Amino acid sequence: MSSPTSIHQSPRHQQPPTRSWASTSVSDFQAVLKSSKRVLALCGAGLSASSGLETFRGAGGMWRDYEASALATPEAFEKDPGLVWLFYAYRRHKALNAKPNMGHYALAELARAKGEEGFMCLSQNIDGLSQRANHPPAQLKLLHSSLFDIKCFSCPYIEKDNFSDPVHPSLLIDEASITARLSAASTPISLSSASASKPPTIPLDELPHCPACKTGLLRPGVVWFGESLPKQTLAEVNQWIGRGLIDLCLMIGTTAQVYPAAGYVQVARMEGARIAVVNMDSRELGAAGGLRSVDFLFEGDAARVLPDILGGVVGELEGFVGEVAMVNGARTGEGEGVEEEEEMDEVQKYFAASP
Ligand code: BJW
Ligand code: ZN
Repeated sequence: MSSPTSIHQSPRHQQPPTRSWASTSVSDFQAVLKSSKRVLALCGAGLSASSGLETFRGAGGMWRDYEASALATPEAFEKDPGLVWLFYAYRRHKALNAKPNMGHYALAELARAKGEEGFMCLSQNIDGLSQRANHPPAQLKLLHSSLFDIKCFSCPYIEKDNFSDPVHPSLLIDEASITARLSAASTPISLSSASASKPPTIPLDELPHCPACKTGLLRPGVVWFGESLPKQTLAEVNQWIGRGLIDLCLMIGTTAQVYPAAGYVQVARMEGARIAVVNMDSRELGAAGGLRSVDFLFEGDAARVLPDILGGVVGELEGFVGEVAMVNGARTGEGEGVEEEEEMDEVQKYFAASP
């Protein structure tokens, strides 16, 4: 039995583009995957990139002048809650209108193929796409919670699985009005440079308030910098890690620079696990550090690479369309026929069964 190692360690910085010793052989990887009894995956925003969602550090468009990490803090919310809400309302809207890609489906299939003791997926993503790809809930731990949880900034009130779009009338996502609001509020490179004298982006009384305490502002239920990750989730992850050695650790579409999430790759490596990195950019090794000859590096789009490399274990994924849709009218631009209603029934069951 292994014991969970402390994961609060200094993050390594991105590696220079030196030669990697890691293998790029799909067949060798598949042999290792097949023989691995316990596989851990750490997923990041790159997994959802080909579903059309911007990565955390790659936000462009109307958010190009803002540093995402400066908006993802309680201090930013205190300073200008309307600006932070617009950022998250925009991302809710985008996520609700996106679809899971073959990478999400491949991981969900791997979870079913390996079983609960054989595979655990730690996701830093808040977009709900793995859930909609029907990833077994017990094998999916949401380290940074969900865009669809709403909680109170002042009291313990929390509402889970709120898929309303807009989440509040003042947060209607229409690009023209957001752009106008952003330019009226400020044009900061980061929120910290915004002048204290600027008016709030949205007046406080127009923002959603807590139905429990009546006075607190509601906020997105995601985990911001400086906040603790969900205790129960961490406990479940540590229990799984503590039940045996990890043979293989997949690091998928993440810079692996945010802790404690990135620390799990180091824990797995210290326990002797091989590392397999899947990333568009082969320099993004983050917590994986320098890869060894026993490790693997697959450069490319996770949506394309994952079905290829997991194929030997999960089988053919072509034609797989079993999306679990969101509730509350989240799906748009598609027919409203019987199939859609059946899909909605599935989703009600899915989310009713989720913890
Ligand atoms: C593709 C692709 C394609 C593109 N296919 N690939 C130890 C040391 C130092 C600091 C700390 C420490 N422990 C804790 C800290 C402080 C802090 C931290 O880690 N800071 C670092 C910046 C150093 N951590 C915390 O504050 C955490 N809390 C905590 O530990 O509490 C206790 C504590 C507090 C303070 C001090 C000590 C202890 C909380 C962290 C919560 C982070 N939450 C965020 C925001 C969530 C809401 C939101 O999304 O807005 O989570 S930050 C942000 O980063 C988000 C992401 O989940 C996370 C990871 O980002 P990710 O997924 O890697 O995305 P990107 O954009 O960075 O990378 C995308 C990758 O995909 C790239 O590599 C591309 O190349 C690739 N890619 N397209 C494959 N198609
Ligand atoms: Zn409250």
